[in-house]
Amino acid sequence: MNYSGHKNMDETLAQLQSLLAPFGQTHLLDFWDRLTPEERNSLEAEIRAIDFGQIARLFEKREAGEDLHEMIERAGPPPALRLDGQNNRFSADEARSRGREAMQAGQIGVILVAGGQGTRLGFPHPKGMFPIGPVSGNSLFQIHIEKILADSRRYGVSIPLYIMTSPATHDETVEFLDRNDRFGLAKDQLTIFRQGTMPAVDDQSGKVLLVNKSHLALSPDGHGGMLDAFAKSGAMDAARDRGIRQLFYFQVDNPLVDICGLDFLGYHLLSGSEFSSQVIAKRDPLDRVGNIVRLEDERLLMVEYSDLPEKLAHRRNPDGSLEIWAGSIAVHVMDLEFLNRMAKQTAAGNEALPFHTARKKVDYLDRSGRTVRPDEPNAIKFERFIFDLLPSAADAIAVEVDPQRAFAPLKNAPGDPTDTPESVKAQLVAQAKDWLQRAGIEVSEGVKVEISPLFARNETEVAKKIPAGTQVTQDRYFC
Ligand code: UD2
Repeated sequence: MNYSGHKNMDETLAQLQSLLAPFGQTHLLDFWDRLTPEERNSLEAEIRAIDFGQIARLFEKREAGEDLHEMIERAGPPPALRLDGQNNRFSADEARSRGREAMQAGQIGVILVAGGQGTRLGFPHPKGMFPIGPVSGNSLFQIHIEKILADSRRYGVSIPLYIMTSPATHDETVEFLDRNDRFGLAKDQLTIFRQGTMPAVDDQSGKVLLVNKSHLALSPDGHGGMLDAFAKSGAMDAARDRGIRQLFYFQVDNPLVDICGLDFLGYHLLSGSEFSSQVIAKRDPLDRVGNIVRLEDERLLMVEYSDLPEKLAHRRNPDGSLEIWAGSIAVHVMDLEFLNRMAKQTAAGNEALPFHTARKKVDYLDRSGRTVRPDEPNAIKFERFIFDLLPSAADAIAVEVDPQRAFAPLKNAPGDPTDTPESVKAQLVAQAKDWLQRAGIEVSEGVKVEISPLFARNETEVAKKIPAGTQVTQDRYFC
């Protein structure tokens, strides 16, 4: 390297030192002398992308939350449209017709969050690539996309799909969808945008961890990172320009999700809600799901099961049902103008979404240059959650769905007790059987059936395609 190269590097080092010193983070430069120019460049870029003042504030506040607990103590159930329809403000028929109108007008877009690392599943690729089709072996991505294609055809519109990836899942997701010709989506129907990252810090000192000599321990900034990333990538403006007014939001891990379900869309629109959430009635007070509650001031809030006071969780109505009953399955509809407003607030420094902290095990490089693989949580990660927009949304509602028909999350590795590939496949088969049987088709005991969304999206469509009285005696994929 020539003299001026050295000089530049010395200057860079000095600049980085003065950037990091006020926050006690100069250890990030411990190995600077041993890095190649390329490694120095990438370390510099990672350091410059971080707001160390923000990290210091978040670390400082990591255990605050007392006010929240007091508010939650006095919470009650949210305004909701229930499956029994008894006290609903609108009928399911009214809702479906409103939903259909919005679909036909091309006002609905779909957003899929797929930036998570899926550590619990133990699958070394983005979760959307997991072959979950019980007979076809089709991936989660294909199943989701076929629903969007089927609805695009049915309503004569081109429904756009926005997929959020993270640095951990981006390249493979893009490559997989390219290789499969986007499973039939038109080029201008698919937008893939990348969420941001946040550094992990040591849980005692707040120091940012290094994974190796030239890289910080960075991880996706939570599904709430969608707000920023959707706006900054330009996808939000593009959606608005193509006439999208509402976004149907869901997670990559649930192949039973009823994408663009008409009654859900309709309830949302008829209620004038800016953010609506699908919920299931909790069976047990302590079910491990997020709870949607209404605060004293009428705002809605999602409370993670770990934050729900036990006394409140056990409170019951006179008929014996749970008062805090609404468990979130992370399927929402959001008004695009509302998202736009929230993104602008965030950009102006008035953060619409707080960061949550979680203690995790994170491998790191210690100061002597050795990689440490801790057995116990040693680090704090910072994540935003999209449902924290709920309290800011006008007229937010919860809409109850039947878990058998709408929720089969793939979370855990084969052999675990719940939410495994086996249990999810079994639910997909059960739904297909149910549709076939309702259409008068007999499926022999032990036979696996699967229905492509392009073949039918519900039992009525099945009935139009297969004559009643048909018998299915061996495994079959209807496509
Ligand atoms: C989430 C909800 C939980 C319940 C459950 C239903 C939270 C904190 N909890 O639990 O209340 O509704 O889902 O299945 O959300 N993702 C990103 N970027 C990230 C992190 C996650 O895109 O930085 C995506 C991820 O790809 C997945 C979804 O968000 O599609 C959920 O992530 P998770 O599996 O970490 O959420 P989980 O199971 O803890």
